[in-house]
Amino acid sequence: MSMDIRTRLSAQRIETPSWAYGNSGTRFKVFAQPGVPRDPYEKLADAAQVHRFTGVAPSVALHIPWDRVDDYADLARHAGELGVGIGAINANVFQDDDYKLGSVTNPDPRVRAKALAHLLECVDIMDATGSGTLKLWFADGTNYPGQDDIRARQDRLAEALESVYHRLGEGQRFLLEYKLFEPAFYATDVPDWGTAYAHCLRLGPKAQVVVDTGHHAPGTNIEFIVAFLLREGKLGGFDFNSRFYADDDLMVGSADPFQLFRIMYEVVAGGGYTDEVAFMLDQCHNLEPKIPGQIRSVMNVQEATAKALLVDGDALRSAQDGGDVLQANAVLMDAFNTDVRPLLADLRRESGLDPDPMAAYARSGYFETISATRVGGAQAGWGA
Ligand code: LRH
Ligand code: MN
Repeated sequence: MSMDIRTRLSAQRIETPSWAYGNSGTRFKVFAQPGVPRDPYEKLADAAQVHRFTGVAPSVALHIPWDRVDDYADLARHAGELGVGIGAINANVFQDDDYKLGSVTNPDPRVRAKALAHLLECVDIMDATGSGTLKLWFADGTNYPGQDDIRARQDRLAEALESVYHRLGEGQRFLLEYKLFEPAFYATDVPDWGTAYAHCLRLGPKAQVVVDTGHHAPGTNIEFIVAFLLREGKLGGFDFNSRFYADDDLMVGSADPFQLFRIMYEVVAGGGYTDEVAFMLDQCHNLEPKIPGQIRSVMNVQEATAKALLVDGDALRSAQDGGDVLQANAVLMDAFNTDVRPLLADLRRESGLDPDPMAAYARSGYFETISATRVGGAQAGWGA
């Protein structure tokens, strides 16, 4: 295995979401788990465990107000002491009663101003934590034809995005996230990559698109979207998870490891395997233990990345240029069918880590400690 692949794999950076460590579920039930954090400080401590055992998860995305604290600089300092950093700041304009008919797209200018104020507050939090990325997902949409004017809502959205864009400071950017549906069930205001791309293109280089792998219609060729956005310099990052049906937020690669491989191959082939493209997880561990769920997810991304880096580019191009359909497909399948687990175990050993992060975490006794010590107080969740 070329030194280059080993070096590139060791340099991988995967960001874990603070909300994955809290309780989560569906509208039917949220099953609480023992040892769940009660505040952002404890969420960071759990995220630091994922980095401790994988070596490639050094930053944590925050979600506001789920991670609201009095002193964000102190939270960032605490993260530093734990060996991690604050990553993307996620705005939340989807849980306030005022946002029933929309946030930045709401017909009521008072509600739009309130939503914009929250987005700008999130940029203040970026300043305080040293975060360079604001992630914007809008639940905004309608449930019935005629409920509101589709075009007018786009005008309102564009106006808000422009205000946020001009507030961004040096080294800061925002990532606009699209989603086909839910919670809106007729028209979502940012439903697909094209809508997100068009808004970002109009604004400028500090506005890019984030691809949440659970936000597409069944059968969507996500790697095509990835290749296209990369070519346009508009792929800002990923919210990795997987799904069998809708936005299931299951562990990335668990439902369709071949799709994850195809996505990672387009990232590598399109020159997107750089720090410019944020690899973030956006998942909910409704049934499985949360920290091991994150460790397994990080390992799934590592394995898909290793396979993508193994693709023999020269052999592939010559087969493609020669119109050798079967050979071209075979080159890709050879990489996908390569067992990269020994390579990754070796890389972990080389960097002083246990080759088996899941077993090492289980042996650490961390879960037993937090289950015993985190008694009382309110367990963190989506607060919905
Ligand atoms: C919306 C979403 C978005 C987050 C939320 C936690 O479905 O993917 O990225 O704000 O999940
Ligand atoms: Mn997401």
